[in-house]
Amino acid sequence: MIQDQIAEMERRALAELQATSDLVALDEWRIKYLGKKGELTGFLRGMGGLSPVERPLVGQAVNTAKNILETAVAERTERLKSAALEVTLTRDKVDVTLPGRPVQVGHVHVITKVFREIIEAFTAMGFQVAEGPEVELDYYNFQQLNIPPGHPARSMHDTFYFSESVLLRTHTSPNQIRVMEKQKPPVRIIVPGKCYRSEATDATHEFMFMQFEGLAVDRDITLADLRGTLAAFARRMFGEERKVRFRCDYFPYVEPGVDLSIDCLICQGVGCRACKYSGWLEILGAGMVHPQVLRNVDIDPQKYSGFAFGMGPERIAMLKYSIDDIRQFYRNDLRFLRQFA
Ligand code: 2U9
Repeated sequence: MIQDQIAEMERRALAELQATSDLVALDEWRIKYLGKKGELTGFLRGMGGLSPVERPLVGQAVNTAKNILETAVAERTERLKSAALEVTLTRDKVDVTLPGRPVQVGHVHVITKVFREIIEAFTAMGFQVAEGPEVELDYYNFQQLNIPPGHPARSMHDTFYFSESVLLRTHTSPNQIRVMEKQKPPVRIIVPGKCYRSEATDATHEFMFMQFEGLAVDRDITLADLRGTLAAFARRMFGEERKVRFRCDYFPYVEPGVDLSIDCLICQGVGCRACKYSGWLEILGAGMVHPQVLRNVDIDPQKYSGFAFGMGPERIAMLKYSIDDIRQFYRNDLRFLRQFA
């Protein structure tokens, strides 16, 4: 009898329904049994050929089976959906009691940090920052600084040339000439910036390095002003207890030229590897501005005088933080950089 076939199909459908493990299988089951071409609908299609007595009986049996299967599949759908939800809730569970991930706060590069300390030291003494071009003219980078063609300092500077007269500046001194062309004394400027020298890189030399120069031109400026200003800078950067030593040195654009050393930060002057057993660490060069340089910018050396200085912020940073390789600054190794937050 057809009723038996319907009952058998119902049992089979319910058994298969219990075996479905996900919503995709459930959809396939729904199409197989309840779809337009499903088995249950198949019984309805066959009803046309039944006798008037059988037709209502089979119709009722089909409807009863349809209700049972629809109720069953609705339950199964809910159960599988809640199971799927349980899986995601467990898998994606957020333990709100865990400590928050600290936000990686950035910080300035150690050279920038030292730069700002140097600028602060000199602006506090009345100097102003003056920046200028890195692509310079031979005229400003050498000639106006008392370094004529053929002067040995030119080879010392190992220069990158673009042409006969255009180069990458080898120091920031040219910008001080540019300022003095426009501004008559008094002048008190500090000139930070990148400089370039074509030399092999090693633990203390990079082809691009930062430089920091300063200039004070006014009436009655003497070597004492140079010593007082630069000693104050050295103690502000390396501690008030620092000893300071000036010794003669040569630079073409100053006369006399000096270099400034502090007593070694590591051995306090006893002598160690850091200070090459001299007990002293050289931190900058300086001198009284050469009269020819003043004349080059139409400043009368009989009326005005000045002092100038130059230092390498990388060297200052290396001394201050005991860094032994200048190349560390530009390797972008976070393990190195993070030490100076
Ligand atoms: C003008 C006149 C004089 C700038 C000076 C130095 C001494 C000096 C070096 C130190 C380490 C450069 O970074 S470094 O390699 N510089 O020792 N620089 S006097 O003298 C000037 C500058 C401009 C018009």
